[in-house]
Amino acid sequence: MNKGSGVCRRMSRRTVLGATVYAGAGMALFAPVGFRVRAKQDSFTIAFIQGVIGDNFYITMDCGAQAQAAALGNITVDTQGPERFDQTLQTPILNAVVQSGPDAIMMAPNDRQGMIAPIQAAIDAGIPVLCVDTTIDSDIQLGDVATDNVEGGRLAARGLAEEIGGAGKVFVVNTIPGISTTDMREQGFAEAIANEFPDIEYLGQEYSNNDANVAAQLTSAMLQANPDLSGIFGTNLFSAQGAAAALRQAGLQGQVKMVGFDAGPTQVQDLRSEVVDLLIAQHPGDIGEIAIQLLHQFLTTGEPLDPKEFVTGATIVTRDNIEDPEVARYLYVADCAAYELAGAEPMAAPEMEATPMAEATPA
Ligand code: T6T
Repeated sequence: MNKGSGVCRRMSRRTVLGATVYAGAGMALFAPVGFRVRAKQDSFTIAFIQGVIGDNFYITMDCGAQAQAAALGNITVDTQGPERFDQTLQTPILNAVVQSGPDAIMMAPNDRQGMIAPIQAAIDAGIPVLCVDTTIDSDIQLGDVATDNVEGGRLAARGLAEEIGGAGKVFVVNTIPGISTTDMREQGFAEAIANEFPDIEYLGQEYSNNDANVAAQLTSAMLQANPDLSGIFGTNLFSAQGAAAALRQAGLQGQVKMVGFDAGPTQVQDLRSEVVDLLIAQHPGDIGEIAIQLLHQFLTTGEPLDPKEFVTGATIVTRDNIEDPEVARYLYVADCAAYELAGAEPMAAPEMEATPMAEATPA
């Protein structure tokens, strides 16, 4: 999934929702080696550790998780996260969560290498960990639920190429090296430009430390150094917000084309006001819903996930389609007041029956 396939197979809803609570003896038969064998439980606590707090993407994911937990009726989701995307801040949060002994953890690891050992420690303590959104360079986790980020990067490249008429100079505002998702988006973007657009010159990427102010500063510098720049790709919400702010400040909106990953409220405003030309909205609510379904399945059956990797879709948002309810439903929220359970279903990578990215084609 995260490794690049844009196609996947649809699992039957019954597969994940039809689980029943097992008696203790049954659990002993099914529990994978290393996980605590639970006595029959009527209810479960799942800790959700976000990549960073205050990010509309993770807020929307939490809404999906909470709505799914409420629908299942016997799950409590406790959500928290670090103030910055930083493994040194996320690790103590994970350690404290492990001490509190939840039944399972769903988390967006801040670093693909640096979070392996802390996650291993949680697993060693008998707590299953499901990765959501970001992942680690390992297969110790129970599974992964995420957007196909390499394919998302390719979509961004194709969208930007179309905006600039297939020729010109482009550059990427990225976040922090080691965040799996944004690494993969840049990888997909660079691949597509190299393979499909011979008249586009890719000037490379710069890192914003996931800070919109830094993204704005480095974009301003890039615009000054390259007055003939044609297009920019911001690989996530904060990178895209900052790059858009720099474009607006330089009065270059419309002249320099811009594609942003994610669909936070400020990004949507930038799209409407013609500073940004195209957004790639992930489906974080679906990620949250599916994560809770999968953990519920695991906790009630003890059976390891098979397959382990699940993809969710992405939707291309433009000024032309943003009023379409099928597009607007994927814009990120600031709180869960209006969130309604979407009924998202797990779709496993890599076998193929459906193409979530193809479904993302603009209306
Ligand atoms: O783009 C999302 C998420 O997918 C990525 O891993 C980190 O940044 C966001 O949370 C947006 O800010």
